[in-house]
Amino acid sequence: MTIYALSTGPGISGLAVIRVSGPECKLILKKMTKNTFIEPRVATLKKINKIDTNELIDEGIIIWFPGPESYTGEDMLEFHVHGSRAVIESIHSSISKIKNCRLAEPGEFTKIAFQNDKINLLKAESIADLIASETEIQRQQAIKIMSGKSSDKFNSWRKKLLKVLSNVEAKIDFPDENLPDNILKDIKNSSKKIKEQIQKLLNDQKVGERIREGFKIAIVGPTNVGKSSLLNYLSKRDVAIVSEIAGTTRDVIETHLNIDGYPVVISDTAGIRDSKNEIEKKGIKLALKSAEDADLNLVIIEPKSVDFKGFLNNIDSRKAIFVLNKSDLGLKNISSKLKKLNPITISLKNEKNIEELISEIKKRLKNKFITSEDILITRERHRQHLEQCVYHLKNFEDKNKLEHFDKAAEDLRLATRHLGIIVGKVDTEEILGSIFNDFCIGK
Ligand SMILES: Nc1nc2c(ncn2[C@@H]2O[C@H](COP(=O)(O)OP(=O)(O)OP(=O)(O)O)[C@@H](O)[C@H]2O)c(=O)[nH]1
Ligand SMILES: [Mg+2]
Repeated sequence: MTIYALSTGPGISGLAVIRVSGPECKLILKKMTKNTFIEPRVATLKKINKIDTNELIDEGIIIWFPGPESYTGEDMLEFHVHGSRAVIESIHSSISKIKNCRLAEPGEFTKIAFQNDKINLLKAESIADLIASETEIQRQQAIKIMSGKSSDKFNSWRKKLLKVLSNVEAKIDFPDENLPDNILKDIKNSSKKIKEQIQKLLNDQKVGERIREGFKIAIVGPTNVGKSSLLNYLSKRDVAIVSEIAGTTRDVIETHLNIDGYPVVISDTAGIRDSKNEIEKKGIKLALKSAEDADLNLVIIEPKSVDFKGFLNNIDSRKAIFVLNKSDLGLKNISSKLKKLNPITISLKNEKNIEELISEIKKRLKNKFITSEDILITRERHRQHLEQCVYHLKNFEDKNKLEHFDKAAEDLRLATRHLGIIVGKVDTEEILGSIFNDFCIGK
């Protein structure tokens, strides 16, 4: 099957690039350029014609990438044409008239590249992340993974485990063969080392996932204190309704912000109070859940009496910034308990001291994103497989007797399998290869 799709963004633009991949590329080239020759990988200006009528569609650059030296590994074509809807439509329509040609599905070019071993799964994912990146730190993370640092690490752990496995398998398959005495100790040591390195990586405060998905900030507090006003101020637009009626916000309102290059998902929540209203009660439940899930809570309060009994008493102060809003109303009657929280005092009405709050948020963001690791886990998928790998390595460590070798080998096989799945590689042949290369059994 040959697939084609517009690779640049939709809408009117100076240029548009249509990509084609598959065995019919040659035929498409021939039919749409009146049989002229195009040198591989050289941008060539050509008249591009309709397939059935030979009518000129547009003049543009064509690049011809014969497989396997292409992104997907198949024959590929790129049409660089004027970015008009009519031109794009006409080229698509012409290609569709050729047998076995169809519009590509989302991500299909990259999927074919993976299937043809051009890229591994991690790289495929990081390409998607790079395309989706909105902030500088997201771009840096995606390009780092694209360059292969993480896959190199996962592959090297996997290779080491395969070596351990080959030792264990050799002992099972050839029990009479004398393995060196210290080999059991070596086996345990190297699997333990890898397990510890993976555990260290897992213990990363989820920095990579935060960068990819955004750092979660929840604005929480009693009703009518100015939570929605703060959300609107930070996002520089009227996202949430502000009113003097207590209990205005019911749903969780989320917006995405870019603070100094850090991606942030900030949510405004329903004010917390004792309510009999069913809808408001649901909103308060959602608010408490947001506070729990957030990486940082902005707890807003106002100078008038604050109820410390419920929610405010339970809040985890390590992931909270206390903010005393409405300072314009006077700060005389503040209780000592409130003072103890050391809140940042602001007035959204007079736009006073908000800079101090923002700089405190930035400080927290920077601390959260600091990491000594040169590779990061960016997806839950990777985390789960790494956790599974550690689990099986622990099981392996627990088996110490020779008669348990069969089961121990299975633990190792599962551990390497989970590492392999992360990069999209699962191949039992490699284990056999490793045995014969290292042991020369049957000499
Ligand atoms: N005086 C004064 N009023 C403020 C200030 N900030 C917000 N307000 C007012 O306080 C009222 C409540 O503001 P909101 O932003 O709707 O408060 P909220 O915390 O979202 O309220 P709920 O959604 O009901 O929980 C509005 O009338 C705002 O104009 C401030 O700094 N000073
Ligand atoms: Mg509100």
